Amino acid sequence: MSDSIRTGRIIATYGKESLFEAKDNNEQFLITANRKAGKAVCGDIVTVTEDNRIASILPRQSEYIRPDFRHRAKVLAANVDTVIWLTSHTPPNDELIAARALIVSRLLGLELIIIQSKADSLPAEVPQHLSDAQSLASTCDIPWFKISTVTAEGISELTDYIASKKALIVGQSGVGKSTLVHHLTGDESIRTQSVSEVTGHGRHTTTTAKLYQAESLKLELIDAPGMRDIGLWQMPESDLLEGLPEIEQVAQHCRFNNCQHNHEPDCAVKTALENGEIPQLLYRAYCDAKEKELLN
Ligand SMILES: Nc1nc2c(ncn2[C@@H]2O[C@H](COP(=O)(O)OP(=O)(O)OP(=O)(O)O)[C@@H](O)[C@H]2O)c(=O)[nH]1
Ligand SMILES: [Mg+2]
Ligand SMILES: [Zn+2]
Repeated sequence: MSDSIRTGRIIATYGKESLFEAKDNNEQFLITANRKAGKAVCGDIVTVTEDNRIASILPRQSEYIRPDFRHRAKVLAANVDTVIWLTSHTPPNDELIAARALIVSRLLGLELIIIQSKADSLPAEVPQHLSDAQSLASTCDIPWFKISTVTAEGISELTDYIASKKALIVGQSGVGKSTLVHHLTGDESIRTQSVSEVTGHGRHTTTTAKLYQAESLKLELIDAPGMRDIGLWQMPESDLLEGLPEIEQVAQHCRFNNCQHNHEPDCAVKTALENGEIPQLLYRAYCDAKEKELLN
């Protein structure tokens, strides 16, 4: 490799510019995109020319994908090994998001961790979407943590578990993603903002994915902008079923080859569902993807 080329990684992207961190001396500076090299995302390892343009994007170890408004797959971040999905009583979320977070992480070969945030202000009656997420975690062996950045409840259990990982934090706007990143990394540049008292929604304080480090934990965290949904992108049904092995394995025993696992007689999936062998939430997420015509 020529001396004029430097290697490093993308800390954040801002339109055509990206914040780059050089591997040799950790120097950070802005670089410009290069259509020929492709679209770099947060976490990408890139080479950079002397005039601070991206020369190439190195092959990715992993990608985190989310759908755009036309349900096409878009890469949000690269080279993480873990997805942390944050959920909270405020703002609440659709209960099927827990199932989709699991399906997406399985499809992408990433470990999923579920965190219930703001434990200090949980209402006396635990909202359904939170108990659903917790029971899905326990049925499907997903690590689950209940934390508060105010009282530090659950934080040491969490840090013991996530040390040395490269994780992307996702979840709805206002659930406390940036607050947690700030708590773990101490980085004062992170902006956070309260959930609007008027609408009960988050305010989309974080606008672009950005990578932070908690050096004592050897932990890398990518803070993502709030997502209304953890959605599935358009894909063939056989691809989706790779993320739903509970359904895929049982479906082989349905009477009809083309069984839709809906109202057909002798449907092994429905029987397994009734016997509690397939988590309800996963089956509902599967039906929901069909209803939204996401499968082709
Ligand atoms: N009570 C309580 N409030 C919290 C906790 N963690 C975060 N918050 C509050 O939740 C609000 C939203 O926090 P943020 O960290 O900005 O949320 P975010 O998920 O990054 O939101 P976006 O960047 O919009 O996606 C802020 O007012 C935080 O102070 C917690 O553990 N307990
Ligand atoms: Mg944020
Ligand atoms: Zn069936």
